[in-house]
Amino acid sequence: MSGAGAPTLTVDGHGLRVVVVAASWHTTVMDGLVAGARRALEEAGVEDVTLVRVPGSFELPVAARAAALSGADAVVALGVVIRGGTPHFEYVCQAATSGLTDVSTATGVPVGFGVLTCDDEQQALDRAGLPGSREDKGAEAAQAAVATVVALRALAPGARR
Ligand code: DLZ
Repeated sequence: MSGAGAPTLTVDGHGLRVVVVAASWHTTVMDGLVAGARRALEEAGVEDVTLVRVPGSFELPVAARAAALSGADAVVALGVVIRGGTPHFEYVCQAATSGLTDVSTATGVPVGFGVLTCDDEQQALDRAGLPGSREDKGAEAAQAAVATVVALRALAPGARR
């Protein structure tokens, strides 16, 4: 999968409460993802941002669920999983992906998916929104979460169609 075809989202997040849940493995890449998400949320006008750190990407779903149930309008989930020599990679990726999907569909709170699943650290650095990176997946996940909140408003009871 490449970043080609990604939309340019113009999002208005004024008045929203957003929780960023972030894993802690691969510090440099994670710092880039968190900074990118914060930047995008600020650009969108989101003033209420809470950052919650968890140990690894496996722990993201339970934190995202708690954030959603706490009344957040949107959650941004950030992590980096790098392939090693064991099946652990698949298990952690699968748990994070399906777990975060379940949280968003079960709670109705949009979860931006900013979990990088990479073959090596260089691939992750290229997507981390750091100086020299080609992509900024933390920012993209934050924009997607806010844009989905706005999109879902059209479906709220009493919304004008
Ligand atoms: C155990 C593990 C490994 C091998 N690799 C990563 C990784 O690349 N990225 C990541 O976010 N977490 C990793 N973890 C930790 C698991 O996500 C989890 O925190 C532990 O299995 C403890 O539940």
